[in-house]
Amino acid sequence: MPDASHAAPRHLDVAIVGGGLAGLYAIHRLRKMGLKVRAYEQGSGIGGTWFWNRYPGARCDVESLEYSYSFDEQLQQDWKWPERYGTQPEILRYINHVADRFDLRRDVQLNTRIRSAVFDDKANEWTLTTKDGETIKARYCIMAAGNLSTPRVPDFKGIHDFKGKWYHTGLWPHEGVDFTGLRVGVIGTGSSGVQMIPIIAQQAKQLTVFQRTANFSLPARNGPMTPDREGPHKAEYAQRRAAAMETPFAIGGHPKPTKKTLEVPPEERARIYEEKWKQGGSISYLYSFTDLLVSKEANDTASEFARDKIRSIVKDKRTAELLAPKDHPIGTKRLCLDTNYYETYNRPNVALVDVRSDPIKELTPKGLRLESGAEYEFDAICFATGFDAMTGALNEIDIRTSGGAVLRKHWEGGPLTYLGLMVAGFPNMFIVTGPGSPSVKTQMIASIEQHVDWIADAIDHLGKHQLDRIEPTPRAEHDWVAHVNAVADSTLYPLANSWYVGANIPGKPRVFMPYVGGFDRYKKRCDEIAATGYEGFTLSQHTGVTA
Ligand code: N01
Repeated sequence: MPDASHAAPRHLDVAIVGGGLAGLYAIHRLRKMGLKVRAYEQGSGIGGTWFWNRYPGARCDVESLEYSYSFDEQLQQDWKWPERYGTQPEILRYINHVADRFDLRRDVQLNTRIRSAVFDDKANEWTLTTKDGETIKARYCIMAAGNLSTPRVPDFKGIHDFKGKWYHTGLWPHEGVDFTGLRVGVIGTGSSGVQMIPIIAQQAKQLTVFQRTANFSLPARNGPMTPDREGPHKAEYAQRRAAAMETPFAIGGHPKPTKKTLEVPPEERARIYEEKWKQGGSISYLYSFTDLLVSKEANDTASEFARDKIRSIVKDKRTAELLAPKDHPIGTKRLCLDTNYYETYNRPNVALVDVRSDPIKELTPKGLRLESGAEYEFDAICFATGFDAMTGALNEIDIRTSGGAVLRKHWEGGPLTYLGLMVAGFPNMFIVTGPGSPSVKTQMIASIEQHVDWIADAIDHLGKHQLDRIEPTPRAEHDWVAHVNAVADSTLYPLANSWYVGANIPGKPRVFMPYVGGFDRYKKRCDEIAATGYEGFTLSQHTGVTA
């Protein structure tokens, strides 16, 4: 590999970190404004999440007709989704199609990990340095590095002694893994585990699932895309996209609930939950009543209905009770969507082990050992143990300024941002779907488009007014973080130990990271701020100014 460290730096208007859905749309949007842009992607291909997460059964839990770009009418009309929910290979095919269709690849540099990003206050410019020593200078920097892009394998003692093969869902081998006839252990029962367990169970000789916390999972009711689903949707795509913007999750097609849970008699409630269960999907279930995420008493009814469903599907009573979540209200951790997840535990080759009462102590050459001394032997172990969510990717980059600000330090007690878009003290650095924005609580592509559009408009505004620097005031950042917390505290979300609060990473500060006030409310606020001259931001002119 050539040594890039001595080459002259590349000069850009905007450097983008990440070549996933956000980075690609940023290239498209900013290039149309005549800006010189380039995205840096550590993978050997584009696609971000959908490039890395190739585990068996990986599929989106938002319907394909919604989970797709909206920026080009012809694109959304032309693309044909074969199923109600897109599989990972299908979504990756779509992303590659978009890159070719809009000629985006020429501005993506693959196999390039950004190691540091330093803002020079005098030059009013960011310098990014890659792992191979290449330097890039840019007026603006957009962090599009993803919310769930830093896979986390627990540091179990003995992990390197295990003689079999081990995998993490977020770093799955491209060639796939054939588990036929093998003894397999899966650790983790979040969305990834819940999707892969039913598929691995069909191949493996024996599958043992290690569950620390039971998660609620609802049936996806996936199936082929039917003309009666696709036709009407495409006939009014633009209106449907606009309607989705007016909802808290940026997902349309679900009538907003009008009644509180306890206003409705128990039999009627049960009928509504049953209907939603049959319909499939998480939004539909959470939209049963207005107060499911704010009233514990209300939520208890929805949680108990789901627990009873698990009890009715899983034949072994002890296993059913272990699978029925009791430590958090339904919807306060990311709801899983599945196909035959609970049914899988009725197979003779599948066993569930509770590692809450008897934690995993260590990996051994042959498998793993629990605290009690119980041992399990495996040919392969799959870690479905999640990610250092929301802050992991940015904290891996050494982000600092010539004035001495260091992002890791600024975020020591939890992430601080204004609107999840910018950080006080770090001028001209934008984050796409950062902590403090609705991001993971929404249809992600809608949030990505909303953020990139807002950023592009801000850069355009600066240019039109002969300005070249934007940064939030510390006050605006402080008030926004307080607002994000106050909104979260008015809901049931903080009752769960989830990656939303960093609970899955030992030592991570416990702060509620996503904004749960709703996409609709958030977008309105972002639009108002832009329309009123970027309230809460300081806009200024720096380049060429000498002190
Ligand atoms: O990760 P997770 P994920 N010993 O953090 C367990 C998105 N996504 O990859 O809860 C034993 O949810 C951990 O247990 P606990 C989606 O937003 C979307 O599944 O910490 N167990 C938990 O069960 C999702 O929420 C899609 O007690 C250990 C599991 O590992 C997010 O990505 C598909 C452990 C981790 O669950 C992350 O999902 C997939 C230990 N030491 C993912 N450490 C779709 O669109 C951790 N665990 C469908």
